[in-house]
Amino acid sequence: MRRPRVEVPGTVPLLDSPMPAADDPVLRRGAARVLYANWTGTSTVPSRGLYPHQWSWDSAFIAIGLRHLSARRAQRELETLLGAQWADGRVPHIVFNPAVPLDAYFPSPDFWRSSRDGAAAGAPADRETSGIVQPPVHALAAWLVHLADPEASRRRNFLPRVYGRLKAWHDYLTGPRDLGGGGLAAILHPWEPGMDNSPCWDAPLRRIEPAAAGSYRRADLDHGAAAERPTDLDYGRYVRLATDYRDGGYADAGTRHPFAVEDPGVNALLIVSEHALARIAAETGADPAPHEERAGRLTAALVERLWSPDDGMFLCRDLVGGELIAERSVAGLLPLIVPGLPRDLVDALVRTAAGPGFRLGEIPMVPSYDLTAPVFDASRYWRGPAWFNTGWLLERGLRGHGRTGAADRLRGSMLTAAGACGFAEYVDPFTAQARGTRDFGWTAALSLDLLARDPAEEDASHGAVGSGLRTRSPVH
Ligand code: 9WN
Repeated sequence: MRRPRVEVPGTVPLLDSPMPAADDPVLRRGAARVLYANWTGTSTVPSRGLYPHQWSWDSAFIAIGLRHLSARRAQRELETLLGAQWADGRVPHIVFNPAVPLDAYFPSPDFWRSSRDGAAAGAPADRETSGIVQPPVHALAAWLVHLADPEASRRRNFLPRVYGRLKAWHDYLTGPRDLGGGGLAAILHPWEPGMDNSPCWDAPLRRIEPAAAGSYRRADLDHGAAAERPTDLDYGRYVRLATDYRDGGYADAGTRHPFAVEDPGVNALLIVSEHALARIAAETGADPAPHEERAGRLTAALVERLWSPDDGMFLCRDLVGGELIAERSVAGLLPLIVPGLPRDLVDALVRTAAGPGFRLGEIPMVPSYDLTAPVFDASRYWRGPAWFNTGWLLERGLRGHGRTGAADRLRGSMLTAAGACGFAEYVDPFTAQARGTRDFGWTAALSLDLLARDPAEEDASHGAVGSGLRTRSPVH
């Protein structure tokens, strides 16, 4: 794929600043303060203002950091989310807090109407949730939470209590959500991969008739700058897709889905979580083999269906048109976290990450989208800025595949950026200047996790799922 080059700024000094020490107490206390402030009693909000409910993949990343403060609280975070699972296995992308006013976030519970319109699909009757999903980071999170304090985890029967729910979740993604029939999970809405406004969705979204502008009210612009958020046209299309899915009873099979995409990020996370599920199964006395086998099948399908040799990375596949989507987003690098990815693909991914499109090791943070593409935007949602969760995944992937130097450098620049930006939701990848909301849950949580992992002691031979973690004493 050839594109005109756009001018991008050069390297900034942030990369050269000293790496925070593994036990940097100021950064640790700052991150802990955010997690304590965002805790509601049963789970953690991504942000008090912009996102005042529980989000699915946020909670998984948050639990990964929370385990360094309180393994018990991290278990609770995941249990609260899984408690809102639907009977068909889906884990909803938002679990609503009934104490929060309806107009605090849109789409609100009265839009999704899960307990009524999702009843046929098995939505819980006693709480309100959205009806779509987010990437399955949860089994990985559950395993890492267990590792933080295996004795306490065993005492509380943590893994036996979540194993069945996690298995049902993966069965849902690999069953009803295998809409392409090729062995991968498909997404039905741009909110599902967690990268809402990625240019990957531009072409598939063009087919969608936006909902009328006056038919809903965006709440996000009460908190976020319009230049850093999706446009009204995009929002209209998000609302149309969600409305139609709801009005179809949130049915997956037997329905024509105008937006259906196989995303490499979602599927890479499913594979890593499936490997984690194998470890969870073994720990609980269940058979790990079916999980390892499924992880193997998913890995083969990922390579077969989404690898683009010309791009040296993975791309999304549009299931309506059938073709690969010619947009290079950070989601296409995330399969680096998959253990057992063929060696030549790992080499190619690392080359692409370090190349002009993403400049790993050259600029402070890995951008969410190809720096050389004409529509790259350093500030707008998922169209260029850098997020800490994708950075954390890449750091783990690099380390898991033995690229220790690159992982150490990324870890250092992420920690420096996190402290400097006030744990922002996302940052300009060149300057690491804060964008979006501040005191953001997973930025704080994953910073804690990076701090707690001592790179010199990490045992890369455990692979990308990793069990060679050293947990430091809790922050008080
Ligand atoms: C819609 C909560 C979520 C993240 C997503 C991020 C953003 C919501 C929004 O915030 O999405 O789900 O309103 O924009 O894109 O990744 O989970 O932090």
